[in-house]
Amino acid sequence: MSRVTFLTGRGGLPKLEIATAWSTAEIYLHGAHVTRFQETGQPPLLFLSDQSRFEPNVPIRGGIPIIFPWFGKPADKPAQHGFARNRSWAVKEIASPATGITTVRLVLPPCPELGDGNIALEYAVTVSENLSAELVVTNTSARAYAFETCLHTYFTVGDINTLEVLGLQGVDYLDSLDAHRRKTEAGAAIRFAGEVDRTYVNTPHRVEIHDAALHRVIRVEKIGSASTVVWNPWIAKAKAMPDFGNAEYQRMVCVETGNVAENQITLAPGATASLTVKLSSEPSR
Ligand code: TA6
Repeated sequence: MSRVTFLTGRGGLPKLEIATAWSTAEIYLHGAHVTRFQETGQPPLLFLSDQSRFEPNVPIRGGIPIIFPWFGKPADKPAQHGFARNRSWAVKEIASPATGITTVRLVLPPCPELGDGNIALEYAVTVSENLSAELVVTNTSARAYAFETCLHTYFTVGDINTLEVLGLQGVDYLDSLDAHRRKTEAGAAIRFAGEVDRTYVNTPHRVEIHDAALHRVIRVEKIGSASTVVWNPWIAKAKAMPDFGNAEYQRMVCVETGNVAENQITLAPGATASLTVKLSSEPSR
């Protein structure tokens, strides 16, 4: 059977701890932020910075930040990556049937920026031997609503220098390190020898993270997502982030699942959009 416990977490922020027959997980109500997922006997799947802050109005560094309703820092927006990750969400339902597979549903309370409920967000996190997360956006207003969204997942890796990300060969991407110029991924594997910050567009593909140091393959499968972002800050940006250790770039990679840039969503009145990511891992030889 599974167990869900409400606790006071770091910085005094409320969190849920979930223990199943296969794994443990942790979700902070702040940002509905999954900060930990670990399969029994395996290294943690998600990376969480030792320097992360746990304060209202400040994003947690690591885990799965929910980026909504914009990605990046548009000139007319007050902050990077929207506001959903900085708000306190509410638990709507905890389902833990006899199977032991546990689902926690959270909702973003109505706020003026979203028409006091005209745009509603519900987030379902399902914990088993795998981890899945689904973000559902519903438009009950009388006007279309355009937004970007991304589940900005940080993964624990053994050594970024020997890591490979597969599944994006031939896909176009916008290179954030080169004025967002459009390029095409030539290689079968993305390797890291410096900062990488690429938004791959129009791609429904599954991505695999091959970690030779930890002898595992992480699978990132997705539904309702046309964009995949791959990011490692490397040395200079790691040093520039106060909530990230200078050497932590060596043991993390972001493979993010969403709909950003040209893949932004325009939701018609009465419509709903669902974005799902399914994370799993298995030992590699
Ligand atoms: O997803 C990549 C990215 O947009 C990078 O450019 C970097 O800014 C990263 O997100 C982290 O952003 P944050 O606002 O969480 O520091």
